[in-house]
Amino acid sequence: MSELSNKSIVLASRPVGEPTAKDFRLETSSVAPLKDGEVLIKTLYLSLDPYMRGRMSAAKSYADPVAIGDVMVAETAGIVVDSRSDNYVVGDYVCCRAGWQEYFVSHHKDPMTYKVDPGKVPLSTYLGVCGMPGRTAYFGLIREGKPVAGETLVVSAASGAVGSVVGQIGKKLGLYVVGIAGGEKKCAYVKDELGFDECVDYKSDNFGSALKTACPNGIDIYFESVGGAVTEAVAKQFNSGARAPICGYIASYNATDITKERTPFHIFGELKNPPEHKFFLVFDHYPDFAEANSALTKWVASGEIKYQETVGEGLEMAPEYFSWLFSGKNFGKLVVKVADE
Ligand code: NAP
Ligand code: FER
Repeated sequence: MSELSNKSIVLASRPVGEPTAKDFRLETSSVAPLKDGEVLIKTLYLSLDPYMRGRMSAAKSYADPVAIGDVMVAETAGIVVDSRSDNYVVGDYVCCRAGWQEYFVSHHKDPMTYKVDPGKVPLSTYLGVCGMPGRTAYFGLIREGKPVAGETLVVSAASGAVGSVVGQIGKKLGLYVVGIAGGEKKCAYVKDELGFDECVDYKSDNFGSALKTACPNGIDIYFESVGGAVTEAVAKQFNSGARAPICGYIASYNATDITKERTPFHIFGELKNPPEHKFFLVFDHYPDFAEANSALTKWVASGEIKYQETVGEGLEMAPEYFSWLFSGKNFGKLVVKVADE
C-alpha cells in the first residue's frame, strides 16, 4: 500500500476551564508502511467521552495526561484496511484506542484492539451501550451498587451513555428507578422510552421537592455521574445502608482547579449517616469484560435495552462536539462519524 495521509487532532495547550478551539490543533502526517504483526485500521466512528477532559489537564489522576502535541486519546470503531498479521484480515471490524485520528496502526497483540461484529448490533454501539459506557453501567450498578429488588435507585445524567443503561438494567433487576436529567425532552425520553419509573428535571425550580416526591421510600442506591447541586439534593434523601457508587462528577470537570472543587466525597462525607461510597473505574472489572459485553450485546440486539446516539460528522468538528458533553447538547452517546467505509 502506498503511504496514506492521516489527519489527527492533537492537544495544543492545557485548557483553563472550558476547552476552546485553541486547545486543539489539526495535523496531517503520513502513515508509515506496516511492519510484521501490524494492522492498519481506518477510523469510522470516534467516541467522545467526559474522561477526555481529565486527560487534557496536568492534574493528578488515575491516568497520565495527554502530552502537549500528542494525539487526543479515544476509543474508536473502524475497519481493517491492511494487515501484516494472521489474526486480522482486511474488512474485519474492530474497536481500538486510535485516538482522534483517521488511521491507526495497531499491533496484533494490543489487548485494546479487538474484533466486533456489526451484524449483531450497529458498529457505533460498540463505543456506547455495548462498549465502555455500557460496561461502566453494568459493573457500576451490579458490582458497586449491590442492588436488591424493590430498592429505589436514583441515576444522574440519566439520558446519557452510562445513565441510560444503568436505569434500564435497574428495571430488569426489579428496582424502582428514578432518573435525573436536564430538560423536559430528556426527562420524557427517560421515562416514556427507556421505562424508568420517574425522571426529574434538575434544571427546574422545584428540583429538590420533585426528587422527594419521586422517591417516596427514600434513596437506597445513587449512581453518581454529575456532582454539584444534583448531589446536594440527593444527599438529603438517603436511607440507612444506602450505596452511592461514584462513577464521575462532570459538573466539576471544567473547573479551573478541580482539586478545589466540592466533590461528592465532601458532600457524602459530611452526612451523619453517609452512604457507602467510593470512586470506581470500569477498568477495575477488566477480567470480566466478556460477561458484560455478551449481556449488553444480547439485550441491545433483542431490543430489551434501548439507546440514543448523537452522531456528529467530521473529525475536524470533534473539539466542538466534545464541548456538547458539558452543556448537555448531546442526547445519548456522543460519537463522531469520521469516514464512510
Ligand atoms: P453522557 O451522560 O452521555 O453526557 C454527559 C451528560 O452530563 C450531559 O449530556 C449532561 O446531561 C450531563 N451534564 C453535563 N454537565 C452537567 C452539570 N454541570 N450538571 C449536571 N449534569 C451535567 O456522558 P457519559 O459518557 O454517560 O458519562 C457520564 C459520567 O460517567 C461522567 O461523569 C463520566 O466521567 C463517567 N464515567 C465514568 C467511568 C468510570 O469508569 N468511572 C466510565 C465512563 C464514564 P443533561 O442534559 O441531563 O444535563
Ligand atoms: C477506563 C476507565 C475509566 C476508561 C475510561 C474511564 C477509556 C472513564 C472514566 C471517567 O469518565 O471518569 O479504562 O477507558
